[in-house]
Amino acid sequence: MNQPIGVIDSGVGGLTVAKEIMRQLPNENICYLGDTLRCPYGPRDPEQVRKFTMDMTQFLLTHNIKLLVIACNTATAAALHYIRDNVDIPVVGVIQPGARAAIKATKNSQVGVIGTEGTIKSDAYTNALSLLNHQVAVKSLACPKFAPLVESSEYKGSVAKKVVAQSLRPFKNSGIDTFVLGCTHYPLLQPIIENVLGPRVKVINPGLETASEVSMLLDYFTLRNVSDEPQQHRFFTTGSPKIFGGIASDWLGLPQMVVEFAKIGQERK
Ligand code: I24
Ligand code: DGL
Repeated sequence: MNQPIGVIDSGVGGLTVAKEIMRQLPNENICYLGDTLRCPYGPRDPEQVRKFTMDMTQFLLTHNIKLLVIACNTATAAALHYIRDNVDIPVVGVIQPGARAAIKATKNSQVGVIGTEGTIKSDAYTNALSLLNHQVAVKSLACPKFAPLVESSEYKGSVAKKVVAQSLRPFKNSGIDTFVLGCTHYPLLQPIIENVLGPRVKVINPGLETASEVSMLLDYFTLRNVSDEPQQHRFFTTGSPKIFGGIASDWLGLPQMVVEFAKIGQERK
């Protein structure tokens, strides 16, 4: 099946998930769409996120995808079930895989979760974790400063260390032994977060387990690409292809990336 795997996100953050899919599934083609024009999704109403996510899904369906990955945590929280109910292909979100990895890692059933306001307000992680382990205690916190921090390119410096240390203070001595990065941007802060939380807390990037879930589904639905053609990814953005291309080629280590403009949604802003 040399049809591409679709990956959607509110912007460029989902490239952290796309990169892991490319690494774990080197024979697969990816068709990525980032809604950078309407990013961020984190502060938006779930109804609006649901509509935007459906707009993105419909766009990628016209590109003949065989499976859809909702790489955005906020979109997964608001729209996974809605999208699943309305399309005919397998749909994977990042929250269930992230929860599964956390339950696998925890020894004391005390788990911390951070994400955007939308993700945390939805309780999607807490619900997913509780379904897997009725005894789990979840401490979750919105970190609205973190995505802008990554986007400011200061995510490695002393400002980032200060912001992270301050925001994660509620987790100090909280007893958690596992911590979920419930937002596409947070893996870029992982070294700083690990430093702040200390060596006894295992930090989980849901993107890794999501890529594994995609791999399992490709087998289950016999969708794996067996053709010998070289990888041919496509990247679409609703915003500036030039800005998207700069960040994406840097992050993915792909020189000379072609990024295409996508017009989605009907209404004018
Ligand atoms: N990282 C992210 N978003 C940005 C950024 C960044 N600018 C610098 N870096 N901008 O997300 C978002 C807003 N833009 C998006 C494009 O359209 C216009 C608005 C995290 C990226 C995760 C893969 C820092 C930066 C970079 C390259 C790689 C990684 C990175 F420039 F964090
Ligand atoms: N992609 C979003 C997420 O994982 C973060 C950026 C946004 O707020 O849109 O929740």
